[in-house]
Amino acid sequence: MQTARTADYDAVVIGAGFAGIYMLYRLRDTLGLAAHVFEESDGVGGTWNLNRYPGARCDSESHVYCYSFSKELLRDWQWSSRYPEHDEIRAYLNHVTDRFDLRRDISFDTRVARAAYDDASGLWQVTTGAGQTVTARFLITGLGLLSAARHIPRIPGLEGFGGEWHHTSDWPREPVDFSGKRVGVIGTGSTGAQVVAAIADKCAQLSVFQRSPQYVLPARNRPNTPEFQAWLDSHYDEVWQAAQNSTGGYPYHHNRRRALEETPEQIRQTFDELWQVGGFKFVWGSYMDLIVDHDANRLVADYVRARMAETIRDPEVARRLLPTDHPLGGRRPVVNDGYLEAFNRDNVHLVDLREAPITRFTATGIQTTDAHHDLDMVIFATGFDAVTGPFLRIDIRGRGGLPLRDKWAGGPATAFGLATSGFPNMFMISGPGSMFGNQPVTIEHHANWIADCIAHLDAQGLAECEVRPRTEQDWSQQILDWVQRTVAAETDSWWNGSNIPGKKRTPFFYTGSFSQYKRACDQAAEQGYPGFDLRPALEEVQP
Ligand code: NA7
Repeated sequence: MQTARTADYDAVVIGAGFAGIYMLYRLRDTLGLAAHVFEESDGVGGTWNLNRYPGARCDSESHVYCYSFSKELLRDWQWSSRYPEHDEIRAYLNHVTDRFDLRRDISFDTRVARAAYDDASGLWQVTTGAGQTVTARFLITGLGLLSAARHIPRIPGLEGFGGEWHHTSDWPREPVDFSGKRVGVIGTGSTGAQVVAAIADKCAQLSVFQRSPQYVLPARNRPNTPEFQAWLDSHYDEVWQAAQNSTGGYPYHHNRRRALEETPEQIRQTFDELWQVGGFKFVWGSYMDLIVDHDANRLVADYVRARMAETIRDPEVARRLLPTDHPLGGRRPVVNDGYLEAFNRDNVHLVDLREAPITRFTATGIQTTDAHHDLDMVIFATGFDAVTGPFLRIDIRGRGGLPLRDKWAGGPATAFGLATSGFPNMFMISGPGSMFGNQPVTIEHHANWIADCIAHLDAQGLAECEVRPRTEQDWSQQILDWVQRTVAAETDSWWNGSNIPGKKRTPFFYTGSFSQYKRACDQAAEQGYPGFDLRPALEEVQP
């Protein structure tokens, strides 16, 4: 029987996105462990290796949508624009991979099909889709929230549709030709909005199938100038410190004022200024009460609707595009340039599915209850079986062969989104129950916590770390308590699984601030992991 000493690896990491790349660096280059990454796709990037649709770009600002662990790395990479496109993010992640010589410890095109904890040896047995099994002391998931578990709604007749169709996160590598084509985009979340803005002027006709209107904030993308770069170079420490101590991993804070305590003129001035700045700062760098008080939220929602309406020429189209069924921030607002403007073009049509839902695909297009829409191509921008979906695509089994699917049947339970009971020595980066925000920043924190925990075990001569059920019950309760304090509690969103028919609705993220989240995790580490069972190696406790 293999033991910790004879295991193939100290750690196996699943996924080579932002999470897996940094985890490998931490384990191998700072702890000196034997670590290996299995990546299902053909390169690094995770989400960014899959989401190659036209217009795909991040909506966090580039100078903080990156790693902070190496100042040299920060200095030797310059982003071209405020919100770079997917290919530039992929180039960055390839640069990091090569700069730290990480590629040699990553197996690409290698799907992990099964990962099972072996009670006898205390090791994880990780089996690839090709049937190869390796053993490791630790299993660490860096699966991404939104990447591979794509959602394609079950609409009758799709198999008989004679045109081309794609899901945005499974975009072809060869160029897709839109010229002269009648294209339909289903879905108007962040992804759908990016696609529409990018292809509106490339196709003959564009029909946008909208089920729920979204709040759309201006991104105000622009090239990063030498002046900006010079400012950034001289303010790195402040920028990163602000991100670390922030609400959501972005380098800004609420303004410490309450909208409900200000005059309409003050509020207007604040919103006007933030609207000019663009991006998420409009919500998360604004008044403290916008996301926790429905009355304050109405102020900001009214403002955004009014500004959106100014952009759209046809008042009837504007009426349909303005969201009235959920608070701003209840689901992730769209940050975009060009989406609303696209509806001012003669070749772009809004199809309001609330008035006339889709009934089926036909050979030549989409039938709604009131019309047939002739289409040559359909783009599904319909989102993801997010957060838990990527885990449940893998047959993960814990102590006693317990399937993770069964353990989480009533909703996922974790401590900090980092560990789940019954699955010793399995750690999750961005697992359910973790902090969601500017992902590279939160990912670095998760990976550091995991690496520190493993270093602690090794330093103490301990073999195993397993969170206690009570700890994860307490954390799950905290997550519920926090979300109840926000306007997001009632809104349907991938944040709580309600975007997937039949999926149990449960809040997936800690909605306190990033600094509070970090404090909770870091206190557990500083106090020697109370709430976790840390155990010696099996051979040491057996006679
Ligand atoms: P989202 O935000 O989950 O958006 C999916 C969109 O697809 C949304 O507009 C949905 O409408 C729509 N949808 C889903 N199923 C259907 C069906 N059956 N019919 C019509 N429309 C449908 O995914 P995105 O990819 O845009 O963004 C995910 C995250 O990626 C985003 O939040 C950023 O973090 C980056 P609904 O709103 O459910 O009525």
